[in-house]
Amino acid sequence: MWAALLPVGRGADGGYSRFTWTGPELDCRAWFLDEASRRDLEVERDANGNLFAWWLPPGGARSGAVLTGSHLDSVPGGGAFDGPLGVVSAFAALDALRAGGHVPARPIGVAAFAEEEGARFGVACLGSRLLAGAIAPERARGLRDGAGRTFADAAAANGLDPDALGPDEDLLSRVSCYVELHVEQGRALGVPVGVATSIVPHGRWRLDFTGEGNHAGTTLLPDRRDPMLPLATTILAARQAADRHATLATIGKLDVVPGGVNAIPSAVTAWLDARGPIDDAVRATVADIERDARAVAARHGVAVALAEESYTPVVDFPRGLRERLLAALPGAPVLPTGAGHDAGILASRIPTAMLFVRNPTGVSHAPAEHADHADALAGVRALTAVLADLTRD
Ligand code: HGY
Ligand code: MN
Ligand code: MN
Ligand code: MN
Repeated sequence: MWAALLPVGRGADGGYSRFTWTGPELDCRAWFLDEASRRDLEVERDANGNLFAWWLPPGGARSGAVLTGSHLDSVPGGGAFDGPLGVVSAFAALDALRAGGHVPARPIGVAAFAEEEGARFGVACLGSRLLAGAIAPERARGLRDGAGRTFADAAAANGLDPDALGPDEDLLSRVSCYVELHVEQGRALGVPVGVATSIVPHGRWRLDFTGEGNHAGTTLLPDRRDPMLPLATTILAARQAADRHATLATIGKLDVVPGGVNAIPSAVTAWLDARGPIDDAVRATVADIERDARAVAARHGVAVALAEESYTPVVDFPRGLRERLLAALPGAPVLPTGAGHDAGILASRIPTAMLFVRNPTGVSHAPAEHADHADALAGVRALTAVLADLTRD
């Protein structure tokens, strides 16, 4: 299975770019449907573009399902494992359960959630947010990609009804819990598999700096209202604010208008990612950055606006389900994660849990992201044990 996905959306540098409903991600969706049909799983696509493949118990009961899986989309130039490892491991765990003669007392589902990275439409975990009712469908419909295409248009182009976007109470009512296996993002695991305790608070903000476009060769410095200067100061201010508050702040995406070598920009947009172990510290970091951005923008006659794109407070995975996983995985370490996940969004509606598979490089969202084959197999064995336990009669 893994071999079939590896070349999909892989760039020359070994990074993966699989953006929702574009070529490589559509190929990943086709792969998912193919793997589901090979296993005679019942496929379901919700109104939001999330995919589900169900192994129904004898008698065909649909309630009390145990859901596993992850996502197939990526950040630009991302790693091979972030997302796909969870989906491949889910199918492999079903194979192992069947090979071992397991007969589930309740359905087991494999999920592939849409737009988890938010790399095309800007909001992370968009598919699971819509499913869980954690984002207003009207706002989701209006989200635009870099080419200005709305999520509504893209959804319609992929056979969905944009007016049907939103919570799927029927599907949620059929799911008793969700267990997501994911490659570790960082390097804390000293053993192949660990269990998540929590997801730290994290969010995304958009900073728009508006100045005055003009000719690079005929506009004297005192006459400029160049938005690039407050942007540059703000990038440094973000790092200093994060240092002050013991948080993390990243500006990794910019948009410059018009983007000409010989044109002073009229506007620049920066996207800020801020995270940290304590909610107040993340908020204080962003407040400092906004304060500094406004001050420097004023000095340059530039307007600045900050807008919150998404924010997820701390997610503490429910102890009961976590203890159940630890009982099935004696000695597995527990650890928090600084990365957001669909399991963190769905936690507002159903009990969720996460398994992490060791990443020897500790790198993620970049080509160096890795999981050794032996550790990935240990992850499948762990997920198999958990699913067997959760669906035993
Ligand atoms: O950005 C994140 O934390 C996750 O990888 N989507
Ligand atoms: Mn990711
Ligand atoms: Mn992920
Ligand atoms: Mn000219």
